Amino acid sequence: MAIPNVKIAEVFDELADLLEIEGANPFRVRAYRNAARAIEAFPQNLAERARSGASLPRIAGIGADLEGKIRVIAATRRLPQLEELGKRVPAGVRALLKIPGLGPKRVRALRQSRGIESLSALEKAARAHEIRSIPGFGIKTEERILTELARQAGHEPKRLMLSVVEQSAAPLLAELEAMPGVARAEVAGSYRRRQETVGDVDLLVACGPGKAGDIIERFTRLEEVAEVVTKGGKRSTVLLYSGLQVDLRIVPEPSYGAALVYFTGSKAHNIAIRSLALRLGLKINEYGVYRGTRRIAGRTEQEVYAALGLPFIPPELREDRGEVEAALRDELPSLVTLADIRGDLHAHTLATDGKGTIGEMAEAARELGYEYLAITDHSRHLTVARGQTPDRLRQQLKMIDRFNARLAKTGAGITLLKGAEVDILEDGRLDFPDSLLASLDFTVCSVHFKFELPGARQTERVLRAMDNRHFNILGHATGRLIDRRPPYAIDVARITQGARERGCILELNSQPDRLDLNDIYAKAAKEAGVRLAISTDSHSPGHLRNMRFGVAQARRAWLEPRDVINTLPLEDLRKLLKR
Ligand code: DGT
Ligand code: CA
Ligand code: CA
Ligand code: ZN
Repeated sequence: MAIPNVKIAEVFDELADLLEIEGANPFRVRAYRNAARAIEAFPQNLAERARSGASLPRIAGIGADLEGKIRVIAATRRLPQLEELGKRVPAGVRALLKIPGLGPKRVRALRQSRGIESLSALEKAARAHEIRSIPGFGIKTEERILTELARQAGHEPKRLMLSVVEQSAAPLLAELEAMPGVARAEVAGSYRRRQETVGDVDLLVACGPGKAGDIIERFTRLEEVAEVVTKGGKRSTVLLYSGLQVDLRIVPEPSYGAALVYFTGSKAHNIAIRSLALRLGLKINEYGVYRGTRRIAGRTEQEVYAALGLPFIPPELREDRGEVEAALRDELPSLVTLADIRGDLHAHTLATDGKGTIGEMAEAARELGYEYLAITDHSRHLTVARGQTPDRLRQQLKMIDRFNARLAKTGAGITLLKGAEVDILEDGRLDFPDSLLASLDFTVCSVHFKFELPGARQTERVLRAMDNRHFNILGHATGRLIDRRPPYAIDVARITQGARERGCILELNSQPDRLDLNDIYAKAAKEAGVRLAISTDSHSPGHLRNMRFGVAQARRAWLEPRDVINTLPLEDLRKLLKR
């Protein structure tokens, strides 16, 4: 088979690309591109004519030099000149050209201004927002690059952190709710279950008859939509510029509850309730609950669960971790809510690595309606965070006393607690002398270095630290950072047991990339009889609002208000923190 004209054209296009990346004479580059267009459009197969020895037809713009090249390609399917060029331009640079939207000009700019010569370097720069400022690029291009990279990363779609997904999903939901014809709308899936990371966003909409088409149309034309993957009468899948995939499904109002149960999942929970339905002689699917052909429920989730003889099961519990059995026994936990939280027990200020003053932090906590906020700046060992010496801490404590006096006078209704985030040293000692620790209301004690210790030693280190009766709360017990750092080797079950024996508290750190302890460990801690503190570890006043992420994980861990010490009124909390 002779090589088709389009393939010959591709060789010339590639030649032009590589020359352009190298900064060759623009006239030469244009000559190759023009030739490619002319060859592509030529009605007869050029390679066949060349191989038959016949002279090539005269094609505008193709002189003797190019004709010679066509003959070589026709005979060998290769072009030595291109192979030479290919050796000079690194493979990583050629891979950049495969990203839609990146032509040779842009690849050249990426290379020259930022030294980007591979897909991984491109991704790094895009994530660091270094692309948008290159002349000829912008924010949209940068986002598009990330979307494309995520897609090319293959069939293992990247999971995004819940807090990151929230920034796209919440406005999207608001836009859907405002569309004409939309009766109900909700984000379902792992997002609604508040899983720490989310694969894709599942939007569910209920509307009246005949409205679905218009809603799909408006949805696919939303500004944040980068690409429409599928579009049907009742559903659509799109990719956002942020790289997030979104599935939209539209159902009639009488099926909304059943669809919400189905698309909230989890899959394991769905399977568990389906087998319960079968045992009851019922059938359940995304349209409703049926006895025979008669539909007996479907409009609301409550109705669906009630048809199965169950109370409403909160989405955070729907993981088939015993919730169906507990619901059958009517023993579902009364999950902790954000409204139950009376204060925050982990916050930093300008004294160490925080961005707010004590006053600003106190004001932000007061706005949230808190009764108390603990100031817990770092101890001296953590020099990178300007950890405080004993003297600096003593000064800070005096300042807190003055603040509390003033807060009491103004009737602000909030008290600052005197704390510190004390480093756990390698041998398990705490980073401040006991005499100083004794002057605090309580401590958060954390591991911030020597992450690489073997599991037995890391575990022993923390247990030794807990032996100190000034140890109250273990901060971010595993040290993991979602997507960035694995947990250190530590036996969480032994630490949990150790905390129970010594009356220590475990933290559920609410920083969106920590969520440490995670839901599984936190549930095990509750079952072991250990109480938790849901804390934000705030480094600025705005961070105090991260409490909702911690509470969501606490709910996934089946925690009730009584399992969480910062649901206690201040005086009860003070008593509890006396070991
Ligand atoms: P993700 O997106 O990976 O973070 O996790 P989900 O839970 O959002 O999963 P997704 O988006 O694949 O599907 C949304 C929900 O739809 C899922 O939680 C349960 C339901 N679902 C999907 N596929 C199946 C299935 O094969 N069987 C059953 N019973 N339910 C399914
Ligand atoms: Ca999903
Ligand atoms: Ca999905
Ligand atoms: Zn901290």
